[in-house]
Amino acid sequence: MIVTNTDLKQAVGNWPKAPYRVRLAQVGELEQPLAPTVLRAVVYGTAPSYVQPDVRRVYVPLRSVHQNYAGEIWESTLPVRYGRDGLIEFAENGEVMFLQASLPESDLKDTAGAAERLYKALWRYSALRHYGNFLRVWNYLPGINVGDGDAERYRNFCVGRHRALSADPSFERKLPAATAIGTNAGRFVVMAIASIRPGQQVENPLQVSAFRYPRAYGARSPSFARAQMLPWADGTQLLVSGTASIVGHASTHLGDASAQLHQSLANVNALVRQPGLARRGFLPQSYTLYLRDPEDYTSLYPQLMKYFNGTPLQVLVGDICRRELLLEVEAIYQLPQFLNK
Ligand code: 3EB
Repeated sequence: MIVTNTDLKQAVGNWPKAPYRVRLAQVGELEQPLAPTVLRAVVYGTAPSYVQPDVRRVYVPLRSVHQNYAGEIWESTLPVRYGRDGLIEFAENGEVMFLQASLPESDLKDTAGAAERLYKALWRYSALRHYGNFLRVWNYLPGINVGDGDAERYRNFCVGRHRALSADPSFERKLPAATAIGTNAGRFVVMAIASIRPGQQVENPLQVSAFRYPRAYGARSPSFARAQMLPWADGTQLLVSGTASIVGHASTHLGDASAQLHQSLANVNALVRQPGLARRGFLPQSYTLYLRDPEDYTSLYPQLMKYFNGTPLQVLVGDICRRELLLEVEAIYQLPQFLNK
């Protein structure tokens, strides 16, 4: 069954101007001391010892292979407060809270338990601080494809995440957009953006909702939405989840990276241009492409130039959660301000 977006046209209330700006950035900039307005600086790579620790700077151990972008920076338009509280690192500005928590890879002996613990900690902390709505989550799981069948780390991660979130009986209507990517080593990290206002969950007309996947893909379905729509007064934003070459619930174009890229982008387009959203005219602001095999970067290059023409793109090497998938694309779309209402 494909879950439809029956209530997309409903107003989501009066939202303020976007409380942050996001852009792709270069490592050199991200390793400077962060301005007081920064909510989060994501740096792809490992932390060098000369950089001053700052809870707002998160190192993600994925290799960047395209041009100069190797991270992104989320800057606040409101005063920022940041700190640490137990497992949680956070930065907030009264509208949104950026937060993350991590556990050592050794805790993945019980991946479901580790996922449950991180998700419960993140959800509890943000709700306690009145940021009760999750807009976006990134999951970085070392060895995501380790283990076979239901013993695979990704599937166990889904079990633990589901255990944490299903405590709320209506959780399937409030799921965040998400990305889940495998790293080679390091900590199991979950980072999130929570909001005082609920965004609008958006599903994909070409794909079965992940939370409705059949049993064959794991004991518990993946708890995420295909996108979250945020009706900021100065331009509605669409945070699009990691999107792969999945049609219905089946992986397609096995072994063919070029066809998987084409399908993934067709899926993103179908989501963004669907009835109810189509008339709004969303434009892409940036893309992140995850490749399982860095060798595919060279062969895909002409296709990347054609498809992503002009829009900032970063390309990262990381494992995709289903082992037959070679790549995944996430995106941020923005409605030009004059089209907003
Ligand atoms: C998919 O559509 C591909 O489990 O959080 C993409 C984005 C994928 C997020 C997650 C999984 C997740 O099922 C995989």
